Amino acid sequence: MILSAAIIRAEDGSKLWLRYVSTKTITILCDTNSPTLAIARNELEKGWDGEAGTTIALTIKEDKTIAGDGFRLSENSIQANTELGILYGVFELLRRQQTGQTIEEEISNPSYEFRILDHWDNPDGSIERGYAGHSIFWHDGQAGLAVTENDKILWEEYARANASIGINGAVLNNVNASPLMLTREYLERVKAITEVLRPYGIRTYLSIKFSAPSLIGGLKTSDPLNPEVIQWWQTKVKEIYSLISDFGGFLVKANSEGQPGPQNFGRTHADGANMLADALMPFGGIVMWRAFVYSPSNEDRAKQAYMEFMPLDGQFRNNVIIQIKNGPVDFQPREPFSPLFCAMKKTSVMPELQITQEYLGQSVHLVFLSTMWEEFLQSDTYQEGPGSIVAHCTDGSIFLQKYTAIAGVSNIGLDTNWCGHHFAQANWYAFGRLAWNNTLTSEKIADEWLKLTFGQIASGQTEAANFSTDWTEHFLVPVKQMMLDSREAAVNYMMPLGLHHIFAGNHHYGPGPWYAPKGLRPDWTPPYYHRADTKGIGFDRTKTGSNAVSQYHEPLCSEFNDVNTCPEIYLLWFHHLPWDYKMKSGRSLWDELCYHYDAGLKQVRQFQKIWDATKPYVDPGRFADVQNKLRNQNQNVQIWKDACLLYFQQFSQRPVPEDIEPPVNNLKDLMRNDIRRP
Ligand code: GCW
Repeated sequence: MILSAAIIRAEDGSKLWLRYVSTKTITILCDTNSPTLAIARNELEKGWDGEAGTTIALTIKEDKTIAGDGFRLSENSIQANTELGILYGVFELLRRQQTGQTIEEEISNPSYEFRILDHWDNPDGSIERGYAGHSIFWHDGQAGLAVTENDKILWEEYARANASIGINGAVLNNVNASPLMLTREYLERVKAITEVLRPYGIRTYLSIKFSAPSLIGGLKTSDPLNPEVIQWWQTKVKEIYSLISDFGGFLVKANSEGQPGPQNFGRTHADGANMLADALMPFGGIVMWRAFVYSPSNEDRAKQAYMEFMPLDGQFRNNVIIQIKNGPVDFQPREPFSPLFCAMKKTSVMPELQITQEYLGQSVHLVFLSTMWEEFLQSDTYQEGPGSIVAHCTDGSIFLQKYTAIAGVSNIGLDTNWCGHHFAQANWYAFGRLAWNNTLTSEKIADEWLKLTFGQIASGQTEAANFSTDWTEHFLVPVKQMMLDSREAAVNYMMPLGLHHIFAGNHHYGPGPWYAPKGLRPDWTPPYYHRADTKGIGFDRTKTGSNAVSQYHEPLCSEFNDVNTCPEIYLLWFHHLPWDYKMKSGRSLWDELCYHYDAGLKQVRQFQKIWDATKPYVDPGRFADVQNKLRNQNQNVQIWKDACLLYFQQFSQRPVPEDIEPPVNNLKDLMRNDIRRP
C-alpha cells in the first residue's frame, strides 16, 4: 500500500516546472563566491542529472561574443560575463538534462535586456485581473506592511522560478497605481522584497500615479513642467535609490481609463515621461510609459494609440521605453499587431503581453498563449522592408535602442499552484522563455514545459524510465497537441474571423455581444466592435471606413484594405460584410461563423477526452483539478457558442446549418444571467 502510493507522488503544482531532486554527485569548480553563485551551485547540486561524479567549471570571464547576462554552455562548463549569466547557464543546463536535449558547445544570449513581469497588485492584496488568489507582495494595506519569514520564503520561490526562465524584473504594483506605494512605509517593504529577489537577478520597479506630487506631496499641481513638481520627483527618486541602489524605474499608465497624466495639465506624454526620465537618469533607472491610451476624440479605438504617439516619435529621452500592448485594442484572443511597432523609429518601444487570461477564459479555460505570442512576434511589419518582424523591431536588431525590454502582465497569486490553473503555469513559463529567446517555437516551449512539469511520474516507473515511449505516446504527444491547438480553439468559440471585444461587461469572462448600458463610452461596449445589423457584421476599418488600415505599412495596408486579400482571421476586424458574403470555403459568412463556433466547442470536448485518457500518467490531484476545469470550460464554451449564434441570428435571420448541433440554451436566459466565472 505504502509502496504503491509512493509510485505516483502526490503533487499540488506548487513546485511549478522545478520539480527536480537529484541524488547524483557533482564536483563544482568556481573560484569566486557570491549569493548568486551560491544559488547556482546549489541548483546544480539539487538538480544534476548528467553522469554522476562529473566535474563542472563555472567561469566568469569577459567574452565579447557573450551579450549581457548570456552564457556559453557545454556539457561540463558554463562561462559568462556576469554571475547572473552563470545562474542562467545552470538553469539551462539542468533544463536540457531534464528534457533529454543534447548539449553542445553553444552561446545563448538574451533577446531583450529587460524581461519583466508586471503585477497588477493593489496595496490591499487584491489583484486587478488576477485569477489565482491574492497578491504575493501586498495585503491589508498599511496594516500588512510588516515582513514575515513566510513572505520571504514565498518571494524567494518566486524569484527562483523567474530566474529559471530568465525573467529579471518585476513591477510590484498595479498600473492603476495607488500613490501610497511611494510613501516611506511602502518603500521599506519594496526594499525588503528587493533584497530577497536581488541574488536571483530580479530588479524591482514601481508603477506610479502621475498625480502623486499633489496627492501625497502636498503640492498644488502635478504639472510635469512645474519646478516644484520636478523637484518633488527628483527628491522622491533619490529617496528610493537611497533604499534600493539597483531600483529599476517606473511604469506609468497616464491619461488612460481615468488615470491622471500630463494631458491634465496641457502637456504631452513626452513632457511627462521625460520629466520622470530625467529624475531617474543619474541612477540608471528607466521609464516604461504605456501607449494604452484613450484619446478624447471619437476616433476608432484601434487607431488611438498610434495617433497619440506617432507625432511624439523622437521626443523621448533614451531611458524612456514606450510599452505597447501586442494589439491595437486590448489583449483580445486575436488582434493584428499594433501598428506602432516598428513605425516609431526614433523611440525605444517594448511589447506588453498579458499572461493573466483576462480575455482568454481566466483561470478556467486551458489556453496556451505561446502560439498567440509567437504569431505576434513573427508578424511582419514591413516597416524596414520584408522581414521586419515585431521580434526584430523590438529586440534591437533593426533599430539601435539604448535599452530593449519586454513585459508580461503576471498571472501569479497566492494559490497553491501559483496560477489558478495548472496549465496557466505554462504561460508564465512561455513568457520567460520567449523573453529570453524571441524566436523559440511554441512547440519547443510546450515540449519542455510538459516534460518538466509532468515528466518523471509515469505510473509504476522509475526515474530511469523518463519519457518512455509509452509516456511520450500517451501523454506528451496528445497533451502537447492540445496545448498548441488551445488558443485557436478559444478564438473559434469566442470571437472567430476577426471579431473582437464581445465580452460581457466588466468581468470579461463570458459572452456579451449585447452589452451596451446607457451612458457607457461606446468603445467599452461590444456593439461598437461587432457592428452587427441586418445588413452584416464587422468593423469597417478600410480606407472608406475608419481608415485604420492606413496605419500599417505597405503591402499590409492594401492587403488588409482589400476584402479579397485580407486574411480571413482578420476579416471582421477590418471589414463590415453582408451575411451572405462568400468565404473562401464557398460558404456564406453566416454559415462560416456558425461552423467556427461549433468547431471551437468540439475542440474543447476533444480536449476533455484527451485529458481523461492521461489518467494513468498524472498524479491524482493535478489530474482531477484539470479534469474539473475542463468540465467547467466545456459548459461555458457551450454558452459562448449559443449566446453568439443566437444573438447574431437576430440580425442575420438565417438558420444555423443543419449539420451542426443547434444551440441548447435560450438567448433570453443567457442575457439575463450574463455568465460569471464558475
Ligand atoms: O485590459 C484592460 C483591463 C484593465 C487594465 C487596463 C490596462 C489595469 O480591463 O483592468 O487596467 O486594460 O491595461 O491598463
